Amino acid sequence: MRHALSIAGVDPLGGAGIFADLKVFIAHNVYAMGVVTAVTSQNTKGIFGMNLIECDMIRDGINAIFDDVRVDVVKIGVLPSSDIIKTVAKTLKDKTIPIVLDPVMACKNGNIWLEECAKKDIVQELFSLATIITPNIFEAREILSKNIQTKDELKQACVQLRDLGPKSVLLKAGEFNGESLDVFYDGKDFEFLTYNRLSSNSTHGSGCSLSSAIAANLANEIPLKDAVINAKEYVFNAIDSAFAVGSGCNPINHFYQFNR
Ligand code: PXL
Repeated sequence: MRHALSIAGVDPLGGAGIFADLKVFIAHNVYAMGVVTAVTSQNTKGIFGMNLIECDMIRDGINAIFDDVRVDVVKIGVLPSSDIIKTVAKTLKDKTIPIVLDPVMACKNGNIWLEECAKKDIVQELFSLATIITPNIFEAREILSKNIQTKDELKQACVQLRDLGPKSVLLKAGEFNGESLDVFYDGKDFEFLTYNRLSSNSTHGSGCSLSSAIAANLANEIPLKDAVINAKEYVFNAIDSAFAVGSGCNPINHFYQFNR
């Protein structure tokens, strides 16, 4: 069995964050491990608070896993402070495994409170370690400080994001001409991934789950472009088959293959 480690925050609802990552790993038949960076209080209606975990605890947690377990892939989710970003970067610096980095800065469910300088530190400290980064359009605009609207601008943004260090980029453009569009760029080819836009409001955790599905596919030795395409299909099906657990923006159905 392959082994995946998520370094991310807790959403107690289990729709986003590290609980979602672990569900996604398990749904892909990958052994699931996690080091927590922050704990939020939230539900389907919003995010109400967040507490950070001490840097030493995060460092020791990652090292404890690597000292004992073969890690086939790392997924990184929310890292809310500069100190946490620097700790994670330092701890992972010499690892030669695939790293999927979701540069969480803006999220659908409300505010994920990042220190202001954390945004630049994610780029400076972590982008060059990443096999793939998975920003949404808001995060891409924030990182590049520019508007991105047309297909050409999306392509240009992918090139500029890749110039900041990661080996490849999946830019989640969101709604585009009535479809859901993501652009994948590996330094050679652009792949425009379009899906019918689902009218469902059950999208809580779709971004976290997409990046952890890519990670799980990489752990299972699926080549990068197929890992991305398969992950997108997984999230599409998980949104399509979601059920209501609360009264607001409900989580995707991570286990749709088992409980249809
Ligand atoms: O989707 C971004 C995200 C990441 N991590 C945690 C979250 C969220 C959004 O809700 O709660 C813990």
